[in-house]
Amino acid sequence: MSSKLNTKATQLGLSALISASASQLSNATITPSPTVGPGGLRPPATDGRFGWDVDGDGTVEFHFENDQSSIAFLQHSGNVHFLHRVSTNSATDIIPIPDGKTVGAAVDGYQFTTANYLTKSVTQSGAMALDFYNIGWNFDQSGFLGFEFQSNGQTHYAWAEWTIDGTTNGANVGQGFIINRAYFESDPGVSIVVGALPEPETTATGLALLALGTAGLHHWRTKRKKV
Ligand SMILES: [Ca+2]
Repeated sequence: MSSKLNTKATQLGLSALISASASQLSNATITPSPTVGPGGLRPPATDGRFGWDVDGDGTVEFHFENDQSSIAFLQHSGNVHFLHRVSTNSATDIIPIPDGKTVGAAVDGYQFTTANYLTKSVTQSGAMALDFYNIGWNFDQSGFLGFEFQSNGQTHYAWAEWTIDGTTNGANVGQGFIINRAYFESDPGVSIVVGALPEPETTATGLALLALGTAGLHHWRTKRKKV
């Protein structure tokens, strides 16, 4: 291959790599909630409340309450709203959202709960409490929540997987649910798909290839100077 053709091929290769990396990075705004560790998040083991700051910006979005080692409450603060079906649920119901469902500003057949502050009893005395009874949830089973919250005055969309339980996995009765994992879209106003995860490996591979491409070009230039 002549050096002119070689240069063109290198430029095309780099261009393709840069383009591929850019498109992969555009999907990398699905962000794990930094406050949900490998063990998940529950109400406290004894009577009291725990605050969950979904995006780690210093403002708590939810409180999980263990009320007298009997009732587990889920409470959200201002400007958090849950996605729910338009016609089949009351305006404050928090329902299970199907895997693959989009959580965003306009989702056919769905809308967001309108109350700015909600306190819901999730479990009571080791069984499903009234607020979550008969709206699609089952005791000792996992499901998805879809919600929006505010950060720096802007709306972010999010999903969480939780399990409604009571005394499983060493928990006390008043700790009756656990957030297993949660992800939010760090770009305000951009919808998120329930169950969708970031692609760190793909992005890392793209960047590694890009780095390799740059190194390869440098190597080619160095070699060419010596000729
Ligand atoms: Ca927050």
